[in-house]
Amino acid sequence: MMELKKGLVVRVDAKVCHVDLAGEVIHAAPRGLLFEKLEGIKNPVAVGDWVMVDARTDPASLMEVLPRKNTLSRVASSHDPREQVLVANSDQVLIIASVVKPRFSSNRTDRILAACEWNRIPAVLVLNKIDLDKKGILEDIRATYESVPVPIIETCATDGRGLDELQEALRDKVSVLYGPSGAGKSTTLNTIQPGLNLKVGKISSHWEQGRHTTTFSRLLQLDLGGWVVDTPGIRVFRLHGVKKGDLRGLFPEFRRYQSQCRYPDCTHDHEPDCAVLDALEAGELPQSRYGSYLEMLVEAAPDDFSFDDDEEDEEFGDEV
Ligand SMILES: Nc1nc2c(ncn2[C@@H]2O[C@H](COP(=O)(O)OP(=O)(O)OP(=O)(O)O)[C@@H](O)[C@H]2O)c(=O)[nH]1
Ligand SMILES: [Mg+2]
Ligand SMILES: [Zn+2]
Repeated sequence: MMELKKGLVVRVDAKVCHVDLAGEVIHAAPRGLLFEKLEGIKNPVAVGDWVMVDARTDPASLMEVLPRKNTLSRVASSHDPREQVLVANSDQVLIIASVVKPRFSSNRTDRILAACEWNRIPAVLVLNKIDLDKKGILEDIRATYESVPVPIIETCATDGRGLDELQEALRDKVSVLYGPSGAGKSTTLNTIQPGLNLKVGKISSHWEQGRHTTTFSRLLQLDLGGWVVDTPGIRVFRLHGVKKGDLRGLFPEFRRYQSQCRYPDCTHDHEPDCAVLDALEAGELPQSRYGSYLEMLVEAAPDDFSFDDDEEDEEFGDEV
């Protein structure tokens, strides 16, 4: 009988996973078999996975990934259509965006919000750097996302405003901190828990962007209770496994109008008597959200596309 121990994956490197076994973090190499039955998924193990480890070998062997309650996934890259699991088993995603420096991107925000809807993971929008808001941008962002609705926490990681509220949101949960490079993810965590000592970057003054200071995802234990994943600022987030017809359901504010469209399967794109288009024209729905929707509609797979056939095919080698 093999002696297996249960642990939590806190970091994934190219060849080894860092696994927390009741407080002690060890390195474990995923055994080859885990890579054989991937069925269209790029990575067999992700941060947040519960795994069974055989600690008698050196390095230890990661034998099995236990069933997940959910995943936050995206399309691996523009050259690689496979599903890349970013985090497994999270309770919520905190989308951190700065009001300025870097500039707030509604497109990026809407993509991750749609992914959270798709994976049924609650999302909270954290608007950071409120100290730099001089032009009332914060107010516009707030109006847009209150209409979705998404809960919003406004923070300044450098002077601490709003961080009490953020800590209450984090307490006793497994949270993913997601947002562009430079938004202040690591700064926020350092302010909440200075012992974490996370590396913090400078904002390039020319591009007003971060410099991808955090380069890998890490699951960190919080003194206040709970865990949080500090992620690297991801540049592009494309939803995996979503068809065109699924997409309208991922925008809750559109969902409320759907029954008033002439066609029950209206894509709110070109159809006559579309209640969403009417609402946009009347200024009842924000244009930016609709713009994100249209962009994702173009990228999404056609409704008759079958991900299942591809992914359940044992010979996934001949990927289409
Ligand atoms: N003015 C102001 N600056 C902030 C605030 N929060 C963070 N910063 C600054 O923004 C810069 C980037 O912060 P980071 O915490 O490294 O950003 P990050 O989101 O972790 O970025 P990556 O690791 O590259 O993905 C640092 O220079 C911080 O000091 C804030 O609330 N106000
Ligand atoms: Mg960082
Ligand atoms: Zn419509």
